[in-house]
Formats: sequence, structure tokens, C-alpha cells
Amino acid sequence: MKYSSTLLEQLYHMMVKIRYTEESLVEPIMNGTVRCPVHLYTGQEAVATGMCTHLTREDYVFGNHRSHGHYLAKGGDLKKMIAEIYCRETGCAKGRGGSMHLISPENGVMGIVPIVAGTISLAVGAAMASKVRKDKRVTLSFFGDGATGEGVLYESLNFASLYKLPIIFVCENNLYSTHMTVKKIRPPQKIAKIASPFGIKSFSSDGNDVLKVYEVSKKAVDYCRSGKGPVFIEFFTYRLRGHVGPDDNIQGSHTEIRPLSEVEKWKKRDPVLRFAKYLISKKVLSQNKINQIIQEVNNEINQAHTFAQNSARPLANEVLEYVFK
Ligand SMILES: Cc1ncc(C[n+]2csc(CCOP(=O)(O)OP(=O)(O)O)c2C)c(N)n1
Repeated sequence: MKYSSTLLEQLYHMMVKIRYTEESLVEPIMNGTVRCPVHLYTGQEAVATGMCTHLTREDYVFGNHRSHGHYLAKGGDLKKMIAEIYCRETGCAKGRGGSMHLISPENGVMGIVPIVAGTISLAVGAAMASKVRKDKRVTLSFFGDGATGEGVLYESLNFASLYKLPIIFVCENNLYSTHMTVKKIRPPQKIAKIASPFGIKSFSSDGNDVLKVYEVSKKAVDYCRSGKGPVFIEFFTYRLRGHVGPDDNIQGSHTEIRPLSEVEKWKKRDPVLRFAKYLISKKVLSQNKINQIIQEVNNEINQAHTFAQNSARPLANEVLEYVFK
């Protein structure tokens, strides 16, 4: 596939935006300024970036507890996201939800919920609505390998296949569910295979190579948008930070969850650094341009933190406002 330099820069810019936003949260988490649980997406940026590039603003995205990247890649507002993580009134969920309850309906981000597999059936509902309305929208349902142990995924695959719904099931297989390896919770076969008994088209791909994600995502979105039915994609990737917070720290004591050699191996496949090297080798971007992009992104992030910190917290007696009764 041929890529314009504008597209390549756009992909790089989005991955940098996600990565540096995640990393900017480490310090506030460590010093207690950010109090809600935060699941960092560091290491998985290529999946959200490559997948969302083919979507229009009207298409829908549903996520899980590790969804800052999905929200940003789909056009969610950075300031509103950071304010939400600081639990401020100016946040995208009015500060009532925190990191795991992001929403931006104006950009098609319809729900990000921490219940494992909790939004998959909601995504199927949105895809059903699109089918009924014939609005040509595509829905993306992002979930982790942990969700493959939940029955609702299989019911959703069945229903989506029966009604040929325009939905893409995107499994980000980062090899762990909290602190359990995927090997301990599943028979040793590709997750993508779970879609075949339902007659659903599926792909497996390297999730740390943004161009591979971009290519497979193009095929999936085209297939889905043309009314052929659902698609299932498994991306192999790795989170470079802990399950929740910067490191794997269980109840205050650092335990060895993942072999250091494994983490080091995956660091070599860091999607952001890997893509930067590629762009420099192809002379698409110079090191100066890369530094400039990082600088601009960091300025935007710093402004978002200042905005959040200067915003008011919800008042205790207003905490139930916006709750559906
Ligand atoms: C129904 C349900 N069971 C258990 C949990 C606790 N929990 C939160 S995240 C998580 C693991 C999720 O793993 P995975 O889906 O692979 O996503 P990852 O964290 O690896 O990105 C679990 C078990 C939950 N939130 N919801």
C-alpha cells in the first residue's frame, strides 16, 4: 500500500499524542493528585490509531477500562479527558466518572465502561440501530483478551452474525488479564478463531505496527461498511505499564508479575519508537520535525493539566446529578 506523507505524519502525531498523554499521568498518579484508578494504554497506541483513522466522526466506538487511546483517536477532547481523570466538573462525564467512564457522543465515543466485556452488547445495539436506520455507520467494539472469558461476547458474535451487523470486534491481546497470562486462561489457540463458528470474517495482526493495523483496519471497515456483516480482529500487543497505574503494584507490595526479559523484549517493539525510526529511515520526517511534534503535543498536554487543575470539583450535594433515574 502507498501512503502519503500527510497520512504518515498524522498517524505518528496521534500515537505521540496518546503516548505522551499517558505518560503525563504517571507523576500525578504517583503523587496522589489523580485519585481515580487509571489504566494506562502505553504500548498499545498503534491499535487505536490505526483502527480509528478509517472512521468518520459519525461512526461509533465503545471501549473498556483502558480506553484513553480509543477516546483520543476517535477525536475526543484532550482537555475534557484530563479534567475527567482529575474528577472535575469540566470533564467529559462532568467529573463523576473518572478515567474509566469517558464519553464524547459528538465524536461517536458512546461508552467506555470498566465492566469487562460490558460494552460489547451495547456496541451490538448501536450497530443494530445503524442497520435499521441504514445510516452506513460502522461500530468498533474494543476489548481485551480478558473479555474472551465472558459469555456476552459469544452472544454478541452470534447476534451480529445473524443480522449481518456493521460492527468490528477488536480484541487487543496484550497477553495478560490483570496479572494472569492469557496462557493460563485460554486453550492455546488464536483468539481470532473464536469468530469462525459464527461465520464471522476474522483477522490476526501485529498490533504494534501501525501500518499493519491501518491496512487490516481498512479491509475490515470497507467490508463492514459495504453491508457484508461483522468482522473480528485480534491484535497482538503489550502494555508497557502496569495493569492499573504505572507499575504492577499489588496492595502496596511490588510483586514480580511479568518477567523483566519479556517486558524488555516488547520494549524493543515499542510502536511509537518503531514508527519514528521507520519515518526517519524513509525520510518522511526528520529528527527535528519529530522533536517539534513532541514539543507541540507536550504543550497541549500541559495546558490540559492546567485546565483540569483549575477546574472545580463536583459538589458533594450534586454528586447524583446527571444520574439516570
Ligand atoms: C466482569 C468483570 N470481572 C472482573 C473485573 C475486574 N477486572 C478489571 S480489568 C480486568 C482484566 C481485563 O483484562 P483484559 O480484558 O485482557 O484487558 P487489559 O487490562 O489486559 O487491557 C479484570 C478481571 C471487571 N472489571 N469486570
